[in-house]
This record gives sequence, structure tokens and C-alpha cells, in this order.
Amino acid sequence: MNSSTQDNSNAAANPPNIKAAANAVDAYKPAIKLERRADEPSSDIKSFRANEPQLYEEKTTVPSPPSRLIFIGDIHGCVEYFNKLLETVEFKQGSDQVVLVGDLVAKGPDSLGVVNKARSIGAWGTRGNHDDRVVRWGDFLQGPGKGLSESDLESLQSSGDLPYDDFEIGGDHYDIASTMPACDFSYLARFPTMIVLPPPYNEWVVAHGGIVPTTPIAQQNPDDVMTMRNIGPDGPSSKKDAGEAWFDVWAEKIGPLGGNSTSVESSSSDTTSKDDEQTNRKRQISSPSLDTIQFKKVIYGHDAGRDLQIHEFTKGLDSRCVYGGKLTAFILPGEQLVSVDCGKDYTSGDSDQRRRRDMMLRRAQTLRSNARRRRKERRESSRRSAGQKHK
Ligand SMILES: [Mn+2]
Repeated sequence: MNSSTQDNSNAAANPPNIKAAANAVDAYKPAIKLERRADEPSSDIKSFRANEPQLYEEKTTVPSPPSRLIFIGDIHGCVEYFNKLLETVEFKQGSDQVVLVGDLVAKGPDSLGVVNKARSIGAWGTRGNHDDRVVRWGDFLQGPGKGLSESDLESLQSSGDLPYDDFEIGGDHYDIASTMPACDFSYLARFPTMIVLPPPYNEWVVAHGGIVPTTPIAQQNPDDVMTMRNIGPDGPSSKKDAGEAWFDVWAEKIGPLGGNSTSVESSSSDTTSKDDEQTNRKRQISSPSLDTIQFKKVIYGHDAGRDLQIHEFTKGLDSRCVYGGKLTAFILPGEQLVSVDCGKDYTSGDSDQRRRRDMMLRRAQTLRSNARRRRKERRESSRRSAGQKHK
């Protein structure tokens, strides 16, 4: 994120210093169009890097009151439960604003349906790690991967020449990226890694994984923001056993400082038994960044292993929807929680196979309709050139 750090000098004069950086982070641009030659070495493909997501987006307005912000946790392709939750909270399009914390896609039965629904209701969202993998695949398939057959891609994969280590042919993310309609893809690709909410909610930030309390918002690492669960001795980590939960570190650092605010009471979490330990730890952690003090409260997802995590300063909304748990909405104002039961584990064997089969069918349909379109285009262009000869 070079572009976001270069502008920090300007930003200092304009507190909060995220504004200038926000302007410096370019809005999403369509995938780089590279025409691949048949003899192009695969190293060019291997070194391809997708467009970075916008680091954060500062929202300036909410729909006019009375309106609600409805934050929804990781949906993972479960469009049925997404619809059920919207019904349950009596979502009203035009006055309520839905904000998704990321991971709309993968694992569940209908990722395309979720993205399409989200776009149709004008939902805001932050990019999750699974959304990110789909977007990188999509950028690649519209860039240097364009026109490569599945067997071309498979041979790139077996020689280790695909651009990202987590790319897998025939995996969920590839299937989703290669079948998602362009309008839905560009909608998803524009999700920033963080959303800073407008007044009166401007002490809230939304991110998929978490936020490092000692680093300004404009200098967070997007990969960490999308994937972190813990903060260990080496910094943020997606590992489940590294250091301590990032939201505990956040509470230790932001909590005491946030105590100035009249709305803040001492944390109700069970910290008394570990007083000495905590005091020592606090001494070791360097000071929180000024702008993360301003943004006291974080709404996030990603951590299905820990299930719903509602603390004073952090609201973790991944309540295991795709594993047969619940899909949860957190609503502002009022900090109300509403969940629907999901009742089906889509990651277990049987349903996983069914999902794969559906995805293969959809992909075959897309390939057929693409071929039809190309044939039509060829017919039209040959008709046009024939017409020109007659003139
Ligand atoms: Mn995730």
C-alpha cells in the first residue's frame, strides 16, 4: 500500500489523518488487460499480481433517518439464510443499510446468489479472505490467464507457475470466479478491506479479520486485516494458537483510553483473576495509535472457531452459518443482535459433493453461453466485413 503511506505528510494537517490517505488510495480499477501471446513464458503469469483492494473507505452518509445499519457476519454462500435474516430483521430497502463483514463466498451452496443479492440491496461490505481469493482469481482470468484452457491452467498448477500459492484449479474460488457475472464481480472487487462509518457512528470501523491497535488505520496491512485472529510475539496472525485474541489486545489498549467517554463502563469480561499478568502485558505493548483511539469499536467476522464474540469494543459476528450454526445481524443504533438458525453443515461430505456438482453444471452453462456469444460475434463481424466489400 505504497500509495497510502506516501500521503501521510499532507494528512497530518488534516486530522483525522485518514482523509488524505483515503483519497490517495485509488478506487478499484478494472483488471489489467494483458494480451497473452502463445509463446509468452509462464514466469510472466507467475509474477502476475491482482489489483490491491482499497485499504479503507470512509463512508460519509447513511440513509436518512429513521434508518438502521445492519451488520451481517460471514454468509459463505448461504443465500437462503441471508434472505431469512433480512426478513427477520424486517429490512427495508431505501432506509436500512446492510453492511457485510466479508466472506460472502465459498464453502456454501450459492456464492453467486449471495453476491447478486448483496448488490441488489446496495449492501456495503469489507473484503474477506475468501472474497479476496475469488477477486484475485477473477483478475488473473481477465488478465494473463485470459483464454487459457482448464488443462493449460492445470499444467501451470502442476509446474508451480500459478501466480498465487493458494490458487487451486477446480477449487471453490476458481469455480466462483470463472462463473460470476461481470457486474457482480466488479461489485465484490470494490469492497475495501475496512469501512469507516459516517456520523453518528464514526467511532466504529468494520473489517473482516481484525485491526492492529498500535497501527494507524491508513497503515494497516490489508492481508492482516483480512485474516488475523490473534496477535502473537511476531505480530498479527491467522493462526488459532498464536499469542492472544486480537480483540483482547484491543480491549487492553483501547479500553482504558476509551474510559474517558461517558458511555464507557469498565469491561464486564472476566479479567480480575489475571490482573498481574495483564498489567505486565500492558507494559510490554506499545501505545495504541491515535487514530485507532478515535475508532474505538470494531465490527468483524472471520473467526467461526470462536463463534459469536460480543465485547464492549469489538463485535465478532461469525456465528458459524455455513457449519450449521447461526447467521447473525448486529444493528445500530441500539446494538441489537438478531440471529437465524442455519441448521445445515454445508462443509460436511454429502452437501459438499452436491455443491461441487451444481458448480460444475453452472460452469458448463457459462462456457456454453460464452462460446455461443463468441460464435455470434464472429458471424456478425464476418457479415460486417462482407458488407464493406460490397460497398
Ligand atoms: Mn474469513
